[in-house]
Amino acid sequence: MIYSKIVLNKYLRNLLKIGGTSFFALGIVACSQPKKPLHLPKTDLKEATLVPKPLKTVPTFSAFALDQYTSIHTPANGSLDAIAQFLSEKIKLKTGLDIPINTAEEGLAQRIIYINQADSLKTKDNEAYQLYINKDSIILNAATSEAAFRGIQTLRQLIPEQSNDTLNEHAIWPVPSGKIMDRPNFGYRGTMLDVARHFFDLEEVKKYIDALAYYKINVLHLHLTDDQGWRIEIKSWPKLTQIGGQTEVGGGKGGFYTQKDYKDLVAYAAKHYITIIPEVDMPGHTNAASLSYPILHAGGKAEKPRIRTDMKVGYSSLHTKKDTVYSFIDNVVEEIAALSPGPYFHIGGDETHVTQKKDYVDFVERVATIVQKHGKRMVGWADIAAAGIDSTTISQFWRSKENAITSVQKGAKLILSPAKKAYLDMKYDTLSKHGLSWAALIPVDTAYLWSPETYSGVPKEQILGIEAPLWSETIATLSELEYLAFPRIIGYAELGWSVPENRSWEGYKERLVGQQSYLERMSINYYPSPLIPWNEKE
Ligand code: TNX
Repeated sequence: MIYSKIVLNKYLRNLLKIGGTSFFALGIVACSQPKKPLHLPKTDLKEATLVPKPLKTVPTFSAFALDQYTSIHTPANGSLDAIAQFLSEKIKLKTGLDIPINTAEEGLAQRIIYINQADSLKTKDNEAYQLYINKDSIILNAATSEAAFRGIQTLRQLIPEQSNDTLNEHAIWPVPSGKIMDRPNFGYRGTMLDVARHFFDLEEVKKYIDALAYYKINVLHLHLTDDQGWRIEIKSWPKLTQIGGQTEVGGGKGGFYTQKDYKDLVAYAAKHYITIIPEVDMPGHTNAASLSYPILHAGGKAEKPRIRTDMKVGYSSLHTKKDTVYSFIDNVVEEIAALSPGPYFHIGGDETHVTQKKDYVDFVERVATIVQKHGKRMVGWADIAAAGIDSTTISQFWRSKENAITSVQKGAKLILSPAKKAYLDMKYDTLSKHGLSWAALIPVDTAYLWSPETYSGVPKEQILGIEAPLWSETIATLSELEYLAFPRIIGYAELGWSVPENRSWEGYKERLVGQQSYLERMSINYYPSPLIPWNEKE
């Protein structure tokens, strides 16, 4: 066994801090130590099946040999150690290699992955990173831990599934060499999961989060309440989960998150640089709340609360004139806001067919002040355009372009979730085993082939980003959830991250095939769309 001693003195560490130029210096030090040369395959970084596609890629046609002599190095202040740990765990999972962290000084490593704090990148974007992949070093420059985390996902995708055991005496995983300069097209790249129509437990949501993070999605909006179920413990109104949490579509047993569970989920998401946005849908979609506490019920045209396991929408409403209702909302927002480090609280606001327009407007405006009081920015489905909303508000386009445009004219920012393009609960085609079709059939190409930059007619500066919602009326298990989400969500991740010049259906299709081994290794169910030239399953 040959070890090369790498001397990383203070001078070099300082050089590393300035980013891109430093790897030359490292190369000199590493190469000055004699060692048996490795045989490296020719590669082409441009051919890598990365999703989302990075902003800029420059191949150098050699490789970094990831192997048992590789180590990860992080800055001395420890700020990126958690990221290094994450990378090491994921490498272990994929290759079986145990990659130590910060052992370079002990001279045990021949090749080093430097995760490097490069403040100079910060001005461009919070998530911008650079990857320099050389024969003996990989340098990841990032100004923030968030950016480093995004860069790590790119690196994970570049590690081949299989080692190359024939070129050398020991197994190496050749990572194609070159440089990648990357940053997102939109700061908000989200998906929504409806845990109200069918409940999904912590383990299921965590598995989903793992895959979302792999594709650089950074927001998970949870639709926590609806007519069929209330899914989050509210200590001041315990019947919401004692009664409202026990049902779901189709008659199953439902379920809910205790506040402890929810905190755990928020922390797990945060570790993956994903913000959870809680949604409590109101004044409509509130049958489960009114069933738990009949005092909240609107009466009038709204249907009398009863256990609902059907898929009808638009028949329920909170009372919009009772102070008790606003105390209730105040308590709910306060308790959930306290569990939510993210900046947003989603109030729903959609499909209020049994609420008078004037009452709806008053309601949304009153709830807006409650949300602000608890330190959050209000998000609502774009129906809230009917109300007086201000520039702190975020409006989510789902059906009506007119509502989207009106919201923006009133100063709100926009999230794009057009049902005809971005609804993960729409069937792929007439053969789909799950899903609805009220908005459209959305095959994998339709899901990808639209431009968030131009689709709504709203200028890009007013658009936070895109979000693909997954309503759960027709899915009861994780495998069914995955069937609707994958592979379409991978395309939405690319629409959110990659610039239009880098997107093409032909190229994407090939890169999607490259994701198949990941999906299979992670036991993620996906729809084997006939539009994609999948590899045959092994
Ligand atoms: C419309 S989209 C809804 C949901 C349903 C979904 C089913 C929106 C704001 N409301 O209540 O679950 O369609 O696709």
